[in-house]
Amino acid sequence: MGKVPPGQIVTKIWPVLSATDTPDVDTSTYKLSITGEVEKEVTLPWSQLMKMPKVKRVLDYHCVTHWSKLGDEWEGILVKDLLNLAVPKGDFLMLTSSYVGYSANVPMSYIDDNCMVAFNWNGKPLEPKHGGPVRACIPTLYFWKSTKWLDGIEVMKTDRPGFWEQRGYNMRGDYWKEERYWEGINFVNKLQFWKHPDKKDDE
Ligand SMILES: Nc1nc2c(c(=O)[nH]1)N[C@H]1C(S)=C(S)[C@@H](COP(=O)(O)O)O[C@H]1N2
Ligand SMILES: [Mo]
Repeated sequence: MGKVPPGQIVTKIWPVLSATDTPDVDTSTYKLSITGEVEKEVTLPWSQLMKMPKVKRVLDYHCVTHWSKLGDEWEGILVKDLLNLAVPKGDFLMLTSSYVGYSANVPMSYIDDNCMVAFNWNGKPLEPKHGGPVRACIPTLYFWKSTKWLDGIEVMKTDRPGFWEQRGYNMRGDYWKEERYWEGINFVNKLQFWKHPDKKDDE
């Protein structure tokens, strides 16, 4: 387990942060597509995705709303391995869920050997509310970059804002640098409404 980034508070429970309802993702029709600035576009149905090499990693992750979770085991397929199938030609990714219209942009330079397309969490299949059956897990950046119900990886030559990035969140989101929101915007008012996720409503 690593250090806790500035402005973060460790939680034991795992909060759910969803901008939408939880969609029904049916693995019998599911496809992950890798598109955009690539040598060849790739589409992987669930069965093929599951044949890819799998990795397990113990990871810490940090939400921009100030909670951090430490030391959970994630299992999935490395984003790097998936990108290698398509041969990327750009420096940015857009991680999308067509199920809910969510997206998040991620610089390629933040894709390391912990970044994965995940389907298991602490030894169990990811719950639908946490992005199951399959989500991105990009622990190098604030966790809004980790698109739940992921079915698209688009490689981009030029950076573009995703869902939250169009609504005030930082284009990069490096938690060591506290890149939370748009530069110059002070969201300190938000803290008024912030509550520790382990506390009940009346505490
Ligand atoms: N599709 C989708 N992915 C998403 C979100 C979302 O609203 N929709 N929220 C993001 C945010 S802000 C965070 S902190 C994490 C939260 O994951 P969790 O709900 O499993 O804790 O998912 C990210 N991925
Ligand atoms: Mo978040």
